Amino acid sequence: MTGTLKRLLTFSAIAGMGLAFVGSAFAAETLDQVMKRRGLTEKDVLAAAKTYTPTGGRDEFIVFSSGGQSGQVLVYGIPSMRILKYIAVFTPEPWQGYGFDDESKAVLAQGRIDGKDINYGDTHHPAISETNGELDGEWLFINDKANPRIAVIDLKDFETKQIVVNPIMKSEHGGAFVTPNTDYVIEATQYAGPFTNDYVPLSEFNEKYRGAVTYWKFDREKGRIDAAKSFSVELPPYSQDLSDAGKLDSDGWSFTNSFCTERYVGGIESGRPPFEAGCSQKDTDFLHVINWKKAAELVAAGKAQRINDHDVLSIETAVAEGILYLIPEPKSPHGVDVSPDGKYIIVAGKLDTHASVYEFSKIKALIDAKDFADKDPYGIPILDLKKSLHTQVQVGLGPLHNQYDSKPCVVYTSIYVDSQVTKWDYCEGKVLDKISVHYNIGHLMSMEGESTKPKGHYLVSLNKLSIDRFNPVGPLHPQNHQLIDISNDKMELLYDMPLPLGEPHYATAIAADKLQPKVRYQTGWDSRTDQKSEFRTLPGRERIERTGDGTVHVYGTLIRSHITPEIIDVEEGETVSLHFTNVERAQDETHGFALRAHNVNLSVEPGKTVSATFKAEKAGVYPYYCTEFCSALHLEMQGYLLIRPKGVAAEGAALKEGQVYAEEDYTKQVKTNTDTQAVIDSVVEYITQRNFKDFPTVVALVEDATDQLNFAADAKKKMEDFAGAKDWQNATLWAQQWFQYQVKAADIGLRAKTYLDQNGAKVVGK
Ligand code: RUQ
Ligand code: CUA
Repeated sequence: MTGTLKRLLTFSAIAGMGLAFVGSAFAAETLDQVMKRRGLTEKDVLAAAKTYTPTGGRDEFIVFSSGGQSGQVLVYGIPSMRILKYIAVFTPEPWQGYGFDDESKAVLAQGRIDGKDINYGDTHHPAISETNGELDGEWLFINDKANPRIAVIDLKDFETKQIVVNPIMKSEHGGAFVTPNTDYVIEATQYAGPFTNDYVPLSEFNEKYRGAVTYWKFDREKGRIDAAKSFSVELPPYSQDLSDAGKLDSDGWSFTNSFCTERYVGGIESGRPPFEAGCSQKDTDFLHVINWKKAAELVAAGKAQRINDHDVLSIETAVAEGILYLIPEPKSPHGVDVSPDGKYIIVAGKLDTHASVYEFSKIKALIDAKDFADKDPYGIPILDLKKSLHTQVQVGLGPLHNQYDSKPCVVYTSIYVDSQVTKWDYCEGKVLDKISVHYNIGHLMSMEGESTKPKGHYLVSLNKLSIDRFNPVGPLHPQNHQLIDISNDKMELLYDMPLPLGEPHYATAIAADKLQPKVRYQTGWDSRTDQKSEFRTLPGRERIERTGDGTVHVYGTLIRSHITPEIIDVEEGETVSLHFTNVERAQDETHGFALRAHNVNLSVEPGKTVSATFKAEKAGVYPYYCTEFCSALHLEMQGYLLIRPKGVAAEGAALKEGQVYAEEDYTKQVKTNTDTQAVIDSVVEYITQRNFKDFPTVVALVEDATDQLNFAADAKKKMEDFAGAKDWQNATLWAQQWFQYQVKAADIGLRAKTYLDQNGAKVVGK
């Protein structure tokens, strides 16, 4: 009896008896003893109880955090703060095969600038798609501050589908923010630049350098940004900063602040005072108020100019048509955040201790009455600060960003210099509570806090520095995301999470039950274009084809535990195009594909088809294998790419390993298989006698096991053919392959049985 079978039978016997606990000489510690040993207070234990998630438990909220210059998005759960995934966006990521297979390379290629690959992004602000101002969990957008771009991520499979390059900006920051029905994704400039792609000297800064807000049209049906229907509004070179879209009362408008309206240009190397001095001379900068709905109508009416093949509404047109206004805002503002009801806009000034609450109805009244205090050098009407304000509240030193609670009028502001979060009432204009964080908070995030219906409960402080919070790991410290309980009057710090990827800026959280990601693709799926792949293939149809242009197309499949084909034989100079389809239907049965020396590393999730195209440049032997530990015989999931020198003929599969097996080996293997089948039958009986159809997890497992048994039947058929011809060598090998499928089926069956046992399945009888 083989070891695997022994294991199976033993497992089945134990499962039949029920698991017994083995006694131990060490008595378990009590809670008190653990608290004492670890120096925990009652408050610590309470915090632990609020965040600890037992095995198999789920989180209430899912967070999408910017991964900063890693160019990725981090996904984690609240309250457990367990990291679930890094979504590769602007940066290659081998585990996901991102940037290593042809399909994802094509996505990254959309982000090329001037024909150059840009293999990183500085991601700042993720935004989840909205329906009527509420987060709907379908799409995620994120910006790249360094190389003005926006990426579209599908929350059905957490994959990046599209990257668009801003056609006019040279730097950005105020993205991605969505309008209440995700009609547009907003992206605003940071450092001004010429709209054209040529050289313009800094002496022409005031005349030729510009800022802008781009409104990227999102086509929900296609799930892609439609660049042709997107447009921008030209703005002065004021170093625009964060933005937000109006909602409810302020729907149709968007707000963008700025921080260097001095239009100062540094030059420290030639003795000029630096940017930081020149950009903070004035007491106020400008909040830009834009009527994007009307702007879209103007563009549709042909009032835009075409710049770099993109519609741009000039400042002149924007002013003439009454869609662009400025309001002073206190020194070097940063965050601008519209309240859930859309009535207020809170701006935090980095160099001011106040947060300013603007009231949209007042702004609207001033605009309607054409009651302007002044005009800027570009002719844009300026509204009076005092007349636009609801109130200003002293919140602390260095306020940056604001997030709303589910409780009316309650907002939280991050206080960078003081390393605090201030909770305050923006209706009454008074501070309610403060909590210290560690250290130097940037953004903060409440649950669905940017929507019309914030969910409350938790707040995360996204700290810029962690200093002494964690075990040291060298000069580059992890980031620190701190979870704060905001359900009561006093804020309570619950948990510190080190993030080993940075630097996160903003994050967004959504109720977990709003996300419905799939567990497998339709077989033969190109996940990046969301269509059937033209390179898909099915088991039994694997083939190697040579096209006239010197390309060898390999149409292969991956399944536990083999790669078909196992030998790929090409000639030096040929182009190889591998196409692998994972024909598994089981959950979590991803196969990888790693090939030596060709920078090929694929991740092929169930159903997916991915390709890798490269030139066979150097004759040699190149093993390949599956990188995911997918089954007991995963190490055998292997193969060889043979690159023959020019002119050397292929040997084919004429291998001479000799005849190892005789008739008695064959008979022995068949006996083993028959015994195994009895185990499988008993498990099948156990499952089918129970209400397994009430458990979707088990239904999926049963489907998978049935698949494996079908493959087993196939192998058995081949075995019988060889046995009929008295070829005991091949008959035994196919008998062993039959056994491999049985083992997989039995393994899945036992998993299903355990699941039923642990989840209270009932006997239904026959
Ligand atoms: S920004 S905190 Cu994009 Cu405030 Cu960084
Ligand atoms: Cu597939 Cu290991």
